Amino acid sequence: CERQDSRASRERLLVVANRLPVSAVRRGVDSWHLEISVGGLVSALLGVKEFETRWIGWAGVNVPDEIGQRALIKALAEKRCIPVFLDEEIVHQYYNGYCNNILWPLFHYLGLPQEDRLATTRSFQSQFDAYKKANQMFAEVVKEHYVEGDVVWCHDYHLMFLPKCLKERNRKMKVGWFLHTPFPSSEIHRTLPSRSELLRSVLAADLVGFHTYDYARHFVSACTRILGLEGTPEGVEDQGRLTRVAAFPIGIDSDRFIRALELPQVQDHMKELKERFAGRKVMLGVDRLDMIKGIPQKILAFEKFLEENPNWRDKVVLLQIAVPTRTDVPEYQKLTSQVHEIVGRINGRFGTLTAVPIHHLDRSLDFHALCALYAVTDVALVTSLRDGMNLVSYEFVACQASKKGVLILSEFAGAAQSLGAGAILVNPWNVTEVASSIGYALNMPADEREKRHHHNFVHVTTHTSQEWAATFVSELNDTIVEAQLRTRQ
Ligand code: ADQ
Repeated sequence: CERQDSRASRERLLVVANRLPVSAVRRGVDSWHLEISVGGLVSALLGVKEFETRWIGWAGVNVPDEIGQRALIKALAEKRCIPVFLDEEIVHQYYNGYCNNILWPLFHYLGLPQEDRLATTRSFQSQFDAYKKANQMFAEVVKEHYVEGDVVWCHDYHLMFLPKCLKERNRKMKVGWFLHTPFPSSEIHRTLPSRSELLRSVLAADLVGFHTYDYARHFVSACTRILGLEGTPEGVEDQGRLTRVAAFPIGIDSDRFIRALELPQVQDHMKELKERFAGRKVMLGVDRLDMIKGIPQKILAFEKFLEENPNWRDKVVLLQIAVPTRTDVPEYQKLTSQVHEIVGRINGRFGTLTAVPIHHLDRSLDFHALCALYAVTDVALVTSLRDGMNLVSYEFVACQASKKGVLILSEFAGAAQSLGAGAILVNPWNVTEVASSIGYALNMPADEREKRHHHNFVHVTTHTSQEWAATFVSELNDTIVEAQLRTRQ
């Protein structure tokens, strides 16, 4: 009953994430152009319509002058977004440094880049200080815009220090924190010099959420082993105070994809693609260009498949759409050149004067083009080395109601736990296994494809992003009511 009441009055939700769902591009002294950002967090949260939502985050740009700041605040207000202004030095140390160079690889079991190991060790403390400072700046903006009763939902590894900062400012604030990446085994987390401080800060939240039960379990064991706290089936207990820890698997706004397929511009685009690739099976990869996505491994597996199956060489094409991200980080620049080199080599090896086996695009596609691509695809390939969930696999399934294509999915993506029964699961490090799965998928009989697709389609259309957010927020409210009852007893 209480849940229904809070939903009916459209509860105010402050979503706090490092990046706003839009990036700002300066057009003049006081004029700004806003572009939608690409990424899983944005895709999922834009589907959440049930709450009166305000976004708080960085707009991806340094704005040193007051005129520019005022104009940007105004432009963003129309999108219900509130900016946090971070200067270049903080961005360098907090975002490029601590977040992207330390936490991101560590949480994905990739370790630190070899040649950067010593340099990172030296600059660790200054980067962690900048991380804490940035989190304090986020907390100040939240405090300024917070209205009593708001739910404050902090997102991701960039803001692990935020729950503590918020509770220090207002003990009564309802604070939830959700991690979009995996949380690694406690053996990995223990190597982090700031391991205890980060865990304690997260534990200041009322509710802590992960995509899968495994990640939640890893977090609880990190708290028991590193902090010596007690893990219970509900979460982590510290001197009588419980922080609830649970799994909340994310989803997508599946209706948006299904409806888009009926639009004339999407239908036209599908027709063009079908004509362009007539007589060939279409395989698809859509990823942010990131080392966790296993793009080189995917392309090498495709090469092995072509090597071993000469009869398929002119009958299949791999479309790899990889939007560049974090382009100022050297490791990402190296990955881009590596992918280009492998694609060039394979196209040189197996291409003909009229056709190449791999089309690789380094850019993002608009929503309609993406839906059309998903719909005409025969086999989607997701080969993440680690991935919190992976929404591309969900989006592909949502667009396959008529074609019933096959999903090849890495067992190291969180999505393997929800779509595992319908997909072909692979170890992306095993190129031979992925190559033979490609053959299996391309030759799969229609009745097996239908059965597998049905399983996944039911899951994707019933576990949506709306459901995910509603469940998280109502669990947060319940947790707070229970805590109040406990303290009264
Ligand atoms: P990401 O690592 O960004 O998300 P993912 O979940 O696959 O990964 O989401 C990517 C989103 O960006 C999808 O909505 C996709 O459509 C879009 N996208 C990717 N490449 C694109 C391109 N070239 N053109 C257009 N759109 C593109 C992080 C975690 C994931 C977790 C999500 C949500 O790393 O594991 O699933 O957050 O929690």
